[in-house]
Amino acid sequence: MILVGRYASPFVRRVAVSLQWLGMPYEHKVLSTAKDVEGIKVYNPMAKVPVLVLDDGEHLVDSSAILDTLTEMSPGQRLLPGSGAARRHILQHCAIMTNGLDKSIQVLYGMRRPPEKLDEAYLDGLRGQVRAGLVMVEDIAARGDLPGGEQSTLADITIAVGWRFLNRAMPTVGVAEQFPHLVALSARCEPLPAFMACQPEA
Ligand SMILES: N[C@@H](CCC(=O)N[C@@H](CS)C(=O)NCC(=O)O)C(=O)O
Repeated sequence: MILVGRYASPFVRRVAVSLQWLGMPYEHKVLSTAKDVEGIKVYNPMAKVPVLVLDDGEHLVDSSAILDTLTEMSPGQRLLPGSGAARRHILQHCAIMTNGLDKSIQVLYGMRRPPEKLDEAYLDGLRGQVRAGLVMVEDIAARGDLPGGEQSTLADITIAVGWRFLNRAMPTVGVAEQFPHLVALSARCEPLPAFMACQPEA
């Protein structure tokens, strides 16, 4: 398999950490959405990452759809149960984080505009949505629903990856002092081999 995109993207990284966790070998094509748009279009004409090229040549897009396939391809895996309430909760927890990440990407792209064209009110609204998502996942972590470490599910991976991204890329929103349970989750996850193998590029 080939995974396209940089680990600096939380969407790419959550797929990469999951591949590592599941022991599925892959080649990593480090293509940047900022600098390698034409190279990414070879894999996805919409120029979005992640893309996962399966061994039979099929191209999959969107981290959630990719992870659905990967877990289905891995009998006995424990990242995502096949059915029931546990599966539903894990998918919901992932969705809250990825919705927040989608908003954060809109902020980061919006800030690339020239200063006179910045729409600060719009960006602040987006930042508020990102923060609301973080508050929701902090509450989930505080309830003890994100064990992290060796017991990690797809939710732990997604939220730990998302937290690290937001803490660094949006430090005024991902403020460590305000999200102690996310900081603790990150500390339980980031030292694990699957996470260590996927360090975000500078
Ligand atoms: N919902 C998508 C979001 C992926 C996404 O937003 N990727 C960003 C990189 S972090 C991207 O490709 N941006 C380029 C663009 O939107 O033009 C997923 O889960 O994979």
